Amino acid sequence: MMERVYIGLGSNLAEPLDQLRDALGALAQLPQSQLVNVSSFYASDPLGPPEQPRYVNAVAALDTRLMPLQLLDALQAIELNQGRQRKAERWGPRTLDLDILLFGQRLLDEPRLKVPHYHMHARPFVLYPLAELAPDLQLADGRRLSELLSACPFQGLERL
Ligand code: ROI
Repeated sequence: MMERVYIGLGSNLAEPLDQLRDALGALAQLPQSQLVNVSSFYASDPLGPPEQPRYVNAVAALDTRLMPLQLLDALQAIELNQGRQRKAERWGPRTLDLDILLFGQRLLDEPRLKVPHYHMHARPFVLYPLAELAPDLQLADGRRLSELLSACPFQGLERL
């Protein structure tokens, strides 16, 4: 069974636009998967510690037969391959962040993976690109994307 997954991409180091383009190339190569659609790219100020560069974010839609933790492993391998270093600082800068936002209609609460992504409802740089791909989306927990959007101002996002 193919499941539709939405993946959040983010970068604020080492040429963020190139990082996102390279990551999309890697997503397109994932086994048992098909990259279906990609949102526009958006720039925004960092959420969290302010002394770091602006971020570039996007959302991708992927159809996959991989299981959730298999996909997570594959995404973390792409992050590492693009030079991601795990630092002690919480919410610090990163070359590439790939977050599983939604995985079909699954609700996952595992140590490594919580779906829907825990912070997505409050992050304009996730919700607005996601809405480009799936404006009528309803999350597995019943929330509607349209409702999340009306509680999350576009403010601060710059569509590139
Ligand atoms: N801030 C923005 N604008 N975009 C991100 O992708 C992002 N990712 C993060 C933190 C550090 C929370 N801030 C961010 O992980």
